[in-house]
Amino acid sequence: MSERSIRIACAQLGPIHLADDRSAVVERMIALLREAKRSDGDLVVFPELALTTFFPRYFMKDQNEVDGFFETEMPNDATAPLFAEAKRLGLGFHLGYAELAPDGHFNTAILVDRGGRIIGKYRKIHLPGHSDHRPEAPFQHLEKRYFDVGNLGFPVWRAFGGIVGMCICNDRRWPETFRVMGLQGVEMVMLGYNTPEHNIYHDEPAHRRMFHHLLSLQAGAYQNGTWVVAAAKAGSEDGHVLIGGSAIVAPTGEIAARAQSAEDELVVYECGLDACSDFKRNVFNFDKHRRPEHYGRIVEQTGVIEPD
Ligand code: CDT
Repeated sequence: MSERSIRIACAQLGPIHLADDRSAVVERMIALLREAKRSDGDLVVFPELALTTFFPRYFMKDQNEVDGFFETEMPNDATAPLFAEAKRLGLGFHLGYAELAPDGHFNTAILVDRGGRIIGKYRKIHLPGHSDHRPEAPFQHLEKRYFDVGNLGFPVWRAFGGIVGMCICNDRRWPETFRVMGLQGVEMVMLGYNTPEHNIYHDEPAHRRMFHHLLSLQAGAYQNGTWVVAAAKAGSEDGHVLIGGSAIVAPTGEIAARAQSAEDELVVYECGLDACSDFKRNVFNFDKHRRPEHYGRIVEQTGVIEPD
């Protein structure tokens, strides 16, 4: 029997402050690439919006200022050294960044093969937060203002010897995200996140933010028989704390490996892809057990319709 596996290096990044420039961040990422190579990794997963501070926390009136956080091409001058070093080391990587494209502003993730070629792109679909300025809040969450809803769906790719897909941060909280990829046979979902420790909508303790993060990853993994790899941007960015908890979750739903710090940290794990099969063949054999004739509301309806 074949033993397919991807040796994943989940590359958590510590805080990136407003004053940090992209080249300093790329240097930190290159250090993580080299550590991944020493650990015999195949594929390095970097966080959401990995090149800058989590800028949706700031209200900006001037669109030129907003656009300064976006990349108009990839690779570009700042990220070319990352692509070059990954290629030299023979590593693939996943990178989240703000993309300014002819068709809009997107919160984007790309998948790059061992030869430095972009082989997959995903644009975030579930944009959290608000679009109006809320000066009374301790900080903003303006993803709905600065980004357009992703327009590429949830594709998966045959790459690194398996079937892989991507989503971004808030997407992980929605079961539909994982199920759409599960229906394409996904064996590994990669995602990056910036999750503030403080909830600006209703008060809750920090431990519950971590619990809901891990619960979402673990449910998505188990219910679709897939590995899930989640890389945080963590720690205090200019006083605004983001949770850590970068994790590699097995198709059993169990956490296989997890970051310990809120700093730059690499978590490496050999992910056997055949471990997905028991779940895909049995309890979550979609072909045998799903009943889509009873799931119409999932796609026909967005909000809740209560009974009369
Ligand atoms: N980046 C991102 O999507 N963060 C959200 C914060 C939710 S609170 C508005 C998350 O789901 O973690």
